[in-house]
Amino acid sequence: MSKFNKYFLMKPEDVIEYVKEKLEFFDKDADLECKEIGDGNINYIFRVWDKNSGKSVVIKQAGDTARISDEFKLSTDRNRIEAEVLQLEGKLAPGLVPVVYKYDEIMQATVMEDLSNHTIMRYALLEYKKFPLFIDHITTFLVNTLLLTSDVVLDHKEKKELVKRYINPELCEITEDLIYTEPFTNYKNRNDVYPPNLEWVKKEIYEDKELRFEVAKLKFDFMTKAQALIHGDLHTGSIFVTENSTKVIDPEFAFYGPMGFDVGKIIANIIFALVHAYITMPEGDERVDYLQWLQDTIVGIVDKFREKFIKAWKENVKEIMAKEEGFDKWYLDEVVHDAAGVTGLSLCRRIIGLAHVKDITSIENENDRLNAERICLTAAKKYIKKRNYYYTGKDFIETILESVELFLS
Ligand code: SR1
Ligand code: MG
Repeated sequence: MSKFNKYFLMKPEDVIEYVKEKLEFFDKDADLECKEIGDGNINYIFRVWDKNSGKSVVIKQAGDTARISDEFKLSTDRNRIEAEVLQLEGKLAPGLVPVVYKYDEIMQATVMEDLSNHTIMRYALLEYKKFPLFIDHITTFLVNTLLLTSDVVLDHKEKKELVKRYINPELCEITEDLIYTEPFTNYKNRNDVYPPNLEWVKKEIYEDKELRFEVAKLKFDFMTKAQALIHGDLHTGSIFVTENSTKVIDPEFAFYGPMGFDVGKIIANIIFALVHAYITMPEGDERVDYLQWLQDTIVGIVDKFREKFIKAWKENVKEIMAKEEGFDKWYLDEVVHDAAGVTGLSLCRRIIGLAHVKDITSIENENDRLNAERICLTAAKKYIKKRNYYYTGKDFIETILESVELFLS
């Protein structure tokens, strides 16, 4: 009997056996090697390659707790959600996600395209690399995966079936806690605030009642606004890049939620790269050029998203009432307001909450790190409280530049 007929968490040597028994991908004479390469918070990622042919795959396996902490008990069904959503996204946004070769519901493992010739975008941005096609790629991904899974386009019964199929309670709970609650209340006492910034965070965040009230509204939007099948964790660690290629990975947090969640999360993560570059790059032409590229990227994501969204709406809209004059613009404005709110929330959670980002934690000098954190958090408060005043890329960039000016001039 196969040892893979019952779920267990694999080690690299098991993965080699698994591939030989379960996968028709490698040649018969393949000389396989395997290494666990995961550096995320939740799963185990194995790369398997054949030393003879050079062919390779990646296998992602879900454990029943998160890697970052046993406190998070998680259904391994998230692996099914990820495999299925990757395949759906591959149809809606061809070329912008890895190819899925196999999903195994017993082992809760997905075998997919190896993207080792790409780099995780967060790390590339920390090395001040530019990606000229990124705006175009990511806005196509956003518009196609969001609009084309919404009630604007899909038959409503078909959409409701998808809502059922991708109900994702445990992963949503992580987001509800880590993004929408803990950074503003510390109610589970597991926030991880940089100690020299603790008093500032208490006064400016925990004690800001208006902020907490607005976050409460956003939390209920997240839990109830089943607009589209969102990726659910679209940060720069969930994106692989080369100069010519963008691949969005990791949609295990996918569920039917507000479209602005994906848009806001990606904007916040480019803001982290921008603030990192402001603080760490030495004066000179290279700094000026790179800061400009990052600013243009933030502006471009919002403005191209708007342009492509309206175009795709006109081409795909099926719902009769959504064809009312002006409804497309009203709907899009709401999405952009939601995105502004989520930009603020995402900036807060990575500085105050449990899971941080290297863009900020790699800043060694205490004063520099304090400035970086306060730039992000000051802008975050405005994105959240004034979210209904954000429409264009210019609106988004002005807020973060005001905050940079406040702390770095
Ligand atoms: C317990 S998981 C912490 C975070 O890692 C993922 O990337 C998600 O952003 C989640 O909130
Ligand atoms: Mg992830």
